[in-house]
Amino acid sequence: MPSLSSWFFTTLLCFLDVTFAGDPYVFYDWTVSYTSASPLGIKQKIRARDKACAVVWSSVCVTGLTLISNYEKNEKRVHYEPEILVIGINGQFPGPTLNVTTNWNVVVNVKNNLDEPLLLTWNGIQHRKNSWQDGVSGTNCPIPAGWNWTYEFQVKDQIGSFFYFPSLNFQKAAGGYGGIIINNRPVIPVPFGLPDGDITIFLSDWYTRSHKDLRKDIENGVDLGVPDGVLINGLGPYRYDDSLVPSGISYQIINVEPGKTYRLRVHNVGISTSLNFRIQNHNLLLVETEGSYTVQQNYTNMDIHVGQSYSFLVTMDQNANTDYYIVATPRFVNSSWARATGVSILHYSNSLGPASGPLPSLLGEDDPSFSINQARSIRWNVSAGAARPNPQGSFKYGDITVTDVYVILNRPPELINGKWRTTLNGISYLPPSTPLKLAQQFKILGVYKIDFPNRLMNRPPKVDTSLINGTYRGFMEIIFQNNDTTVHSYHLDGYAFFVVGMDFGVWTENSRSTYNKWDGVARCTTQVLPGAWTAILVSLDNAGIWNLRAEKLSSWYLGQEVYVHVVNPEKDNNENTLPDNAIFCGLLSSLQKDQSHKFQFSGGSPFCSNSIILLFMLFLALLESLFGMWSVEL
Ligand SMILES: *[C@@H]1O[C@H](CO)[C@@H](O)[C@H](O)[C@H]1NC(C)=O
Ligand SMILES: *[C@@H]1O[C@H](CO)[C@@H](O)[C@H](O)[C@H]1NC(C)=O
Ligand SMILES: *[C@@H]1O[C@H](CO)[C@@H](O)[C@H](O)[C@H]1NC(C)=O
Ligand SMILES: *[C@@H]1O[C@H](CO)[C@@H](O)[C@H](O)[C@H]1NC(C)=O
Ligand SMILES: *[C@@H]1O[C@H](CO)[C@@H](O)[C@H](O)[C@H]1NC(C)=O
Ligand SMILES: *[C@@H]1O[C@H](CO)[C@@H](O)[C@H](O)[C@H]1NC(C)=O
Ligand SMILES: CC(=O)N[C@H]1CO[C@H](CO)[C@@H](O)[C@@H]1O
Repeated sequence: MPSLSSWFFTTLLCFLDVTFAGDPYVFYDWTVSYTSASPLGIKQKIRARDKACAVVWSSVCVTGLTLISNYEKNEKRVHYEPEILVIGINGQFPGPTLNVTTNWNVVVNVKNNLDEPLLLTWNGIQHRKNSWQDGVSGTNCPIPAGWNWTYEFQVKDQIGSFFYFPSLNFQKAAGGYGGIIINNRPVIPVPFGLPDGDITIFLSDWYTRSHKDLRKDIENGVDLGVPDGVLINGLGPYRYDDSLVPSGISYQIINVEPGKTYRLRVHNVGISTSLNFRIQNHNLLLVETEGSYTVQQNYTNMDIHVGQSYSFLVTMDQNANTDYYIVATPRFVNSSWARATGVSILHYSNSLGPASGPLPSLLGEDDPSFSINQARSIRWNVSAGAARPNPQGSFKYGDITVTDVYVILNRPPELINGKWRTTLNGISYLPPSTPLKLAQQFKILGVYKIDFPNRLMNRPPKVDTSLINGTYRGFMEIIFQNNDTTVHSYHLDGYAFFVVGMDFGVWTENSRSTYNKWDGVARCTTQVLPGAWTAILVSLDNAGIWNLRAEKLSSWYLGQEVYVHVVNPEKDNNENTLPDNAIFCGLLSSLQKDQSHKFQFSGGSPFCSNSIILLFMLFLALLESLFGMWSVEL
């Protein structure tokens, strides 16, 4: 196979002819940086230091108390980007869509132009035998600020709708996400007609506080509270009610043609809030979720939990007397959350006027079984082919013998050794400074233990680096028991799992009699309602070290994650080898070569380097003493 570098292009997207060799390659060049956006018409609030950093002029930034106090005084005269802590990719928020086909090789050169370390993770991409590319703290050293790192992975045997996002430091609260589409190979029919358009919709709760402030709150045991809004495609709400929505907010308009049918890929990329999605007067025909074709059924609305993705076919079959509302409202919350309502507009080309009147209401909102019944109604289309031509249902998961059972209980945040932490089975995950995957590769002992308990143990909670021992080619049953008062969703990297059961109360062995052993849908993120359980089955055929996490960011950040350690005992070389460009850190930092890959920041980027800051401060202090004032226009 020709070397990758000889194929490297810096253009955004280049296709190589299939006749070259094997599966096609697709290349992306992404710069991740703070970008200008104020989705709720409010300046994204930033900390004093970051404000100062925003007073930038060619890649230099400023800090220091004197300066800041002067800065506050001079605020009106100083030009700066107030919305600076929204994370964009190539200046776009949401980021560009990865649009590929089953088995393609994807190469993404990621330049970290933030002021802190970065990893992007690919929610739902299975990285067969290649957890090296997973982009979470257990598999990769973070990409330092100012460095680039090139991900290379194959979307082997996958189809469907997914998304990517930054996995460290609470950055997801600032954006940095974008869509992933994996199309069927032409030889495998899609189980519905070709839609007239393909539209990606990102739903997310949004806080005007910066991700740095939010994570500080979380560390201090402060609840995030009610979001300041719910964004649709990074934009604030349409002004459906003058008393609730201020003027001057940009909102998303989806333009459609009457009579046509569109595929809507809807993702909850938020950090905490379960959202109900609906479109006034239109049915949502569910066709796919996270890489599985579903039994096609109409819904008037769908609960979409954090980290989940769905495809719906929507037919423009209304008379277009007006535009129509597209709505996302929080679930399982009280009326104080009303301000957190996402509203955008569905506009027919022949529409006679703007959308008006109240938003479409959600019937059954107060019925706790509504959501669980809806979740149970989502089933696998066992006769449809997907990434492979044979029907999805030919993998008869209900006939396979379970080899390992884990009952995983979560708890709300609690103080452990004076720090706010969250636990799974009484263990709060401590990310080691040397990623698990590197410690395994270099046989460094003591970085982690493979002793995660399969039940809650009768012992005090602790902070530890404890992994699940996954039996290679075993069949694992995991029951998530939610002992918290809010909805959670759990995500497993490297796999799709079958969602076989979900109910209120405490799971017991008898609960197995209610399992769906025939057409439970295979996906990668499942919800667990408060006071309820969800059971999944997963075939551990993908060697690697795989992240199992709470998608609710505050819970994840405080330790609600674990890794599943899956090793093929027969062949050492079953997994991909350590990538040539691996970054080393922690106990292996001495292996890291000089920052030869470090790219140059272009002028105007808000990057803080402390020594430059100091010099610049001195310079400004001098100017100030000379002129008694300062500003960027100096
Ligand atoms: C994705 O790429 C395919 C070509 O490979 C194209 O036909 C399709 O329209 C693209 N989809 C989107 C949503 O851009
Ligand atoms: C950084 O990007 C350059 C090209 O822009 C590439 O040659 C280099 O391999 C990349 N570095 C890493 C570690 O991926
Ligand atoms: C399931 O997939 C088959 C095969 O593509 C398709 O013909 C059928 O309509 C689908 N069934 C349902 C209920 O969605
Ligand atoms: C879904 O609803 C549409 C009308 O919006 C209807 O034409 C279609 O037959 C329904 N499909 C199913 C599978 O119920
Ligand atoms: C409503 O929810 C908010 C945030 O979750 C909470 O702080 C508040 O106490 C709740 N109010 C009532 C009346 O329950
Ligand atoms: C993991 O489980 C396998 C059996 O599936 C066992 O042989 C092995 O010793 C276990 N490893 C650890 C570290 O407990
Ligand atoms: C196992 C466990 O921690 N169960 C707890 C779940 O939460 C209730 C209170 O809501 C406790 O009483 C249980 O002990």
